[in-house]
Parts: sequence; C-alpha cells; structure tokens
Amino acid sequence: MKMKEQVAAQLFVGVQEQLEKKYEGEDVHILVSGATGAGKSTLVNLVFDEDLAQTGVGTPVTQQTEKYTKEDYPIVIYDTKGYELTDATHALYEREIANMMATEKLHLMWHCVSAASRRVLDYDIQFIEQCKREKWPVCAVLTKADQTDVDGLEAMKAELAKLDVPVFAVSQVPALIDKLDLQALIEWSGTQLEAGQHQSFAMKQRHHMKLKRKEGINLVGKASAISGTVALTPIPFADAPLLIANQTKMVADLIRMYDLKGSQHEFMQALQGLIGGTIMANLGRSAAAQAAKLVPGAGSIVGGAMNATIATSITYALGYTVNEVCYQFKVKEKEDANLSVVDFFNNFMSPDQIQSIFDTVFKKKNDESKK
Ligand SMILES: Nc1nc2c(ncn2[C@@H]2O[C@H](COP(=O)(O)OP(=O)(O)O)[C@@H](O)[C@H]2O)c(=O)[nH]1
Ligand SMILES: [Mg+2]
Repeated sequence: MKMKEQVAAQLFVGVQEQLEKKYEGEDVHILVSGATGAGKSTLVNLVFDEDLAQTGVGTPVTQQTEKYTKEDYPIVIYDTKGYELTDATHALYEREIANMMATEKLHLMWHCVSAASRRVLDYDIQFIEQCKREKWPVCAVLTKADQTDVDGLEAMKAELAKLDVPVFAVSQVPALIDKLDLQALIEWSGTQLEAGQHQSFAMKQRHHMKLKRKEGINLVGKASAISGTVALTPIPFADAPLLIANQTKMVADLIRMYDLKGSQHEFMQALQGLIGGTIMANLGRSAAAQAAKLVPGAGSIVGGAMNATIATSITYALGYTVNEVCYQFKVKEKEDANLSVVDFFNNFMSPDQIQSIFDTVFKKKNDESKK
C-alpha cells in the first residue's frame, strides 16, 4: 500500500472506532402539546425517526405525558396525549405541563393545532398565551395542512401569529413536506438551542439538509483550529497521533451528522478509497510530506513539528470535503430513496469533483492563514 493510501486507511480505521462509541453530545428535550388527535406524534416521527413516538388516537388518561427515549439517541420527546375539547381536561393539562417545565429541562415546545379543524380553538389560544406569559420556548405548528385550502390555512396562520408566536404549517403528505414550513420549523427550533444541543438536533432531524451542512462546517472549523494548536506543540513527533485523533473524531462526527444508516459502511469505504487515491496523492509536495505525519510511525520520516498552517488547512479541507460529499449524497437520496452509494459516486460525485472541492478549499484556507 502506498503511503498516502495508508494515511487514508489509518484515518478511516480510527473513524470506524469512533463510530462504534456512544454518541456523547447533549440531549435535546422537546415537549409536544395540543389537542388529542392533532397530529403530535406524527409530527415527531416526521421530523426524527419514523418510530420515535406512537401514533394513533388514544384516550387521555391521568398520566398525560409519555416520555420517549431511544438507546443512544440524543432526542427526548415529551409527547402529551393531548386534551379533549371538554374543559375538564384543560386544568389537568396545564398543571402537568407546568410541573414538567419546573422539573424537566425542556428546550423546545411545539404546540400543534390541527388545520383540519378549520379554526383555532379558544383553548389553543389560552394555552399559547399561558406559554408566552411563562416565557416557555413555544411555537405553533399547524398540522394536517393538507386538510384545508390555502385561504383557510392563511386565516389560521394569521390568527395564531396574533399571539406573537412563530407559526409553521406542516403536513405528513410526502409531496407537501418540503413545500410547507417543516424546514422553517426545524430551523427555528435550532435557533432556540445552545451549541451542544444544536449539533444533536441537526444530526437527528431528517429534513433540513442545509442545517446539517452548516453544523458540519462548524465542526470542521473547530477541529481544524485544534489541529493548528496540536501542530504547534514543539515536541517532535508527539503531534502525529494527536492530529489523527482529532481528524478521526471530526470525520466521525460528520458521518454521524448525516445519519447514513444502512449505507454508512459502504459510503465510508468509497470515501476512504477516494481520499487515499486522489486527495492525498495530489497534495502539494510539502503538504503531502506533512500529511504523512498523520500516520503514526511515519512521522519519523519527516521529523520536526508539523507546520501549523498546513495542519489547519489539511484538516479543514478534509472535513469540508467529507461534509460536502455527505451533504450531496443526502440531497440526492432525498430525490431518489433507492439511490445506492455506488450509483451516487458513479453519477454525481466523481473523483475529479472531490479532488476539486478539496483543492479549492485547501488553497483558500492556506492563503487565508498566510495573510
Ligand atoms: N391528512 C393528514 N393526516 C394526519 C397528518 N398528521 C397526522 N394525521 C393523522 O391524524 C391522526 C392523529 O395523529 P396523531 O399523530 O396520533 O395525533 P396525536 O394524538 O396528536 O399524537 C392519525 O390518524 C394521523 O394519521 C397530516 O399531516 N395529514
Ligand atoms: Mg400522540
């Protein structure tokens, strides 16, 4: 195996190991409120994994709320069964939610109003007003938007907007998902979260690919800054294992961000081949020599501390490229759910294209940091 391919192989063995570890990011706690049958559980399953919350109209019981968690899954859903139209359940509902607000750390509240009911119920208004008063992080979600016409939907949106909350119309009908406001709901939700939670949220939501890409760039920026400081360490050779650890973590975080599921292994194999065969092979001479230091042991061939600028630029360009390739894959996969990894790399992402992304970003980053 050539050295450059060895670099890529080392990197990806590390990535694989990282991916086998538990995800350590912060949990996001979301409470979904609204009338029984409004479409709360459906919304949760639309945004995240299909089977996160149970759907179906249940009868509200005293225990109003079910907390849904999943093994190694950083989203916690407080799915309320919802209130009935009769007043009797309202006080109970409010009490439970107020209790939960006080005892659990809730980061977001999605209050669902069914557009199929064609009007906003008085109790929805009252409830949202309460949330506003208490300064809970609430938005209004107009669910089942396919069940009404444009005028009806606009009228309901306007009525809810009067309460001074963000309003998003959504529907589970596949053709309408991206046409309505689901992505806007996801984006707004992201703005309510702190950095650590934002990464978990961007990773697990399934519909806003640009949010994943943006979060990916954030991760890459952080990792490349760390690469720069590691490379400055004056002890010869000590930097190589540290650098590679930092890069493998970055690539693993990116792969996680895109939730590649069944395609993950095949995707990583393809990526490893491309990175070993093209990117590393075509790095400029000095950069390639520096990159060789990423292989533990091979560092001794080069000697000396790695140039911090090059370490930063390589890490950044590598991360940027992986992020972009994953993003493009998910975008294409959204258009064609049966898209295979092989088809993607054959038809949409050639080695030349990958090379060109890497080169452009590497050069830009390197020039920038020389200024
Ligand atoms: N037409 C349509 N039906 C929906 C939509 N969302 C949910 N439903 C249906 O509404 C019913 C109640 O949904 P569910 O999510 O269980 O409501 P919950 O009680 O608020 O959790 C189910 O039969 C869903 O299939 C939607 O966007 N469009
Ligand atoms: Mg439900």
